[in-house]
Amino acid sequence: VDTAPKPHRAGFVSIIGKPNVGKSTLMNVLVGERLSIITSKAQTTRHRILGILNGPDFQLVYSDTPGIIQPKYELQSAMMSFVYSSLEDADVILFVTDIYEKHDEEPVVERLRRSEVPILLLINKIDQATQEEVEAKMAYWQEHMPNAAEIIPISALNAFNTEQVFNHIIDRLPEHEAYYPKDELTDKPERFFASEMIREKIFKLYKKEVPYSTEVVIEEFKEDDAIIRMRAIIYTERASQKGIIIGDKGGAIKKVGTWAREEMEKFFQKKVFLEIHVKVNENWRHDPKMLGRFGYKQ
Ligand code: GDP
Ligand code: K
Ligand code: MG
Repeated sequence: VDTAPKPHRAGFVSIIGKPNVGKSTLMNVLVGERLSIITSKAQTTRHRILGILNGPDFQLVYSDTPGIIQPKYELQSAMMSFVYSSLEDADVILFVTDIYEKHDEEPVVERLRRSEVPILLLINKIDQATQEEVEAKMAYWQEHMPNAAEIIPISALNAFNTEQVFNHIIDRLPEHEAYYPKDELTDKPERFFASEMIREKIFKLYKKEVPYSTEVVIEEFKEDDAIIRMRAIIYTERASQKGIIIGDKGGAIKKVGTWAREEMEKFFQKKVFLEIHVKVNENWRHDPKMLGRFGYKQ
C-alpha cells in the first residue's frame, strides 16, 4: 500500500457568467457560507469576492464575479475589469449558464472558446426544467463550446450536483501549497461583508433605480467581547433618493437596519449595534475618485 501523504493541491476557481444565472448562489453553496449577496436583480454583485474552501490537503479559492455585461458607465467598467482579471489567473473556470438562457452571450462564449484554462460548463436552475430540456441544452453546449472539459446540469439553489462540481475541480487543481492561511474564509475585511449585507437589503426593499444609485460604506467598526458597534453611511446620488431610502417617518430605513442587523448577528455570531446615516453624493457612479474610495479601483 502507498502510505505517502497526498500532495497538497491549491488553486483559483473563477465563477463567471451573465447576470442572474446563479453565480453567487453557487459560490455560497460551494464554500458553505453566505459570503456573496444574492437577489433576483441583475448586477447585485459589484466586486470580485473571494471565498476560500480549506481541506486537509487542498485549498480552493473561488472568486465570484459581477455578471458579464456591456459597460455603460464608469462603475460598470470597473466591474468588468474584475471579471476579466479573474479569467486570466484562474486554474479552473466555472462558466455558469441558465437552463432558460436565450443565448445572447456570444462575446463571452467566443472568449471562453479561446481559453487555455479548463472550463466546467454548468447548466443551472434545472430544478425548473424537464429531462428533455436538460438534454437539449447539454447538446446545445456540446456543439457551441466543444472545448468545455465537462458539461454539468446543476441546481445551485438545491445544491443538486454541486458535490460533483467540487470533485471535478479537485481533479484539475495543480499541486501547490496554500495561497492563504488555512483558517481564512475570504480576503475581504469584515466591514466589507457588513456593507454588503446592508446593500442586499436595499436591493430587496427598494425599487427601480434606487438600489443601483446607492453605495454603502462602514465608517466605523468597533468590536469588543460582547458587541460590534458599526456606523454605516448609505450614499445616494440625489436628494429625492435619500428621501425614498429614509421613507415616511424613517420607516423604510428602519426596516433596512433591523433586517441587516439580524443577519450580521448571525454572520458575526455577536450582538451588533448598527447606526445608519444617509448622505447625498451626486454622480458617485461616474466619479473615479469616489469609486476609488469605495474600493472599485486598486
Ligand atoms: P448571479 O447574479 O449570477 O450572482 O445570481 P444570484 O446567485 O444572485 O441568483 C439570481 C437569482 O436566481 C436569485 O433569485 C436566486 O435565488 C436564483 N437562483 C440561483 N440558483 C438557482 C437554481 O438553481 N434554481 C432556481 N430556480 N433559482 C436559482
Ligand atoms: K443577482
Ligand atoms: Mg452575483
